[in-house]
Amino acid sequence: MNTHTTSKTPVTLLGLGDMGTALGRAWLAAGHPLTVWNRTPKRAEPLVGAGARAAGTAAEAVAAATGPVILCLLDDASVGETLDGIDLRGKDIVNLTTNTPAEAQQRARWAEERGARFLDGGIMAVPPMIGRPEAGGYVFYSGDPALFERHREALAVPAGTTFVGEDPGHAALHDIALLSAMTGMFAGITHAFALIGPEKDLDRARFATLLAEWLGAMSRSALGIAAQLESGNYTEGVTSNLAMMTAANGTLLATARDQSVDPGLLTPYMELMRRRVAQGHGDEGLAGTVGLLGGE
Ligand code: FVH
Repeated sequence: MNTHTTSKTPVTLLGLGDMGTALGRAWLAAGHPLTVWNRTPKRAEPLVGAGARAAGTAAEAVAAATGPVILCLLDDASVGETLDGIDLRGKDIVNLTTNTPAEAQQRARWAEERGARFLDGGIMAVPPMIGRPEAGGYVFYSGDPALFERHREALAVPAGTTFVGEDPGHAALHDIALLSAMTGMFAGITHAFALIGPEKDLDRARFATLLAEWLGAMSRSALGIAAQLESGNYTEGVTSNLAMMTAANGTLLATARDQSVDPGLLTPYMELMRRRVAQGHGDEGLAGTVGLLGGE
């Protein structure tokens, strides 16, 4: 039963999918009074059973809110639908719904026009990591810094917090940049397993361990690329230059052919490296390929 007698910040949570429910459980476990709403009311039952109060409508939940109003919905359109027509004056809106940076900026303006304060968040965790600090999950936040400070303690309950600036789009930009890098990594993992696919006598579990360790070690190259992008000197500290890597790419492609594996997940990036070498920059590291994608 949620008696609201605690000194902990009351939290209002709109959206009780897998992630919303995990967030709600964490706040309840930490003793925060919790008011919940979900479009499909049945999904509120587990949290109500654990002590949350269910609001009949999103408007009722927001009207009663004295602490942060957390949104954890499918996408930005569902945030718009849910908050449409609700009086947001004086409310602290914290949007943890995955969105684009432009959507986050637009949603921040939209909320401010309606008299609300606004923070956007990007969750870098999956539901089983929520409420378990040892799992290493965290949430990027950006937007109103005073709002972040006011609710920092409550926001830190489900997962770690990393504030990345006043531009409301920056949490989403960090989130999507990390997810994009992850997608490239998954492409590499897919190609690697396809390469060893025909070899029936190879131990997949052992290979997976070797692969994970190698990717962990190689991911540190991001630090060197950042240093080069900062200094503008793309040859500084290079240990494996583009000319060497481009030559080695021929061996990667020949092996893919021999193993009957489609190289299509690798070739776009190899082409970028080749173009940079063709521009006369074979002595550079990978930083030189970043500008070829645009975005600068
Ligand atoms: N689950 C995960 O692994 C990832 C981890 C990283 C962050 N994401 C983002 O978190 C948001 C919510 O994800 P979720 O896992 O809770 O998603 P679902 O289980 O699919 O629940 C979706 C909730 O959204 C509600 N909803 C959908 N459309 C509307 C709408 N038009 N109006 C109001 N609510 C809507 C849905 O309600 P219902 O279907 O139960 O009625 C759920 O509450 C998401 O942005 C992830 O990208 C999760």
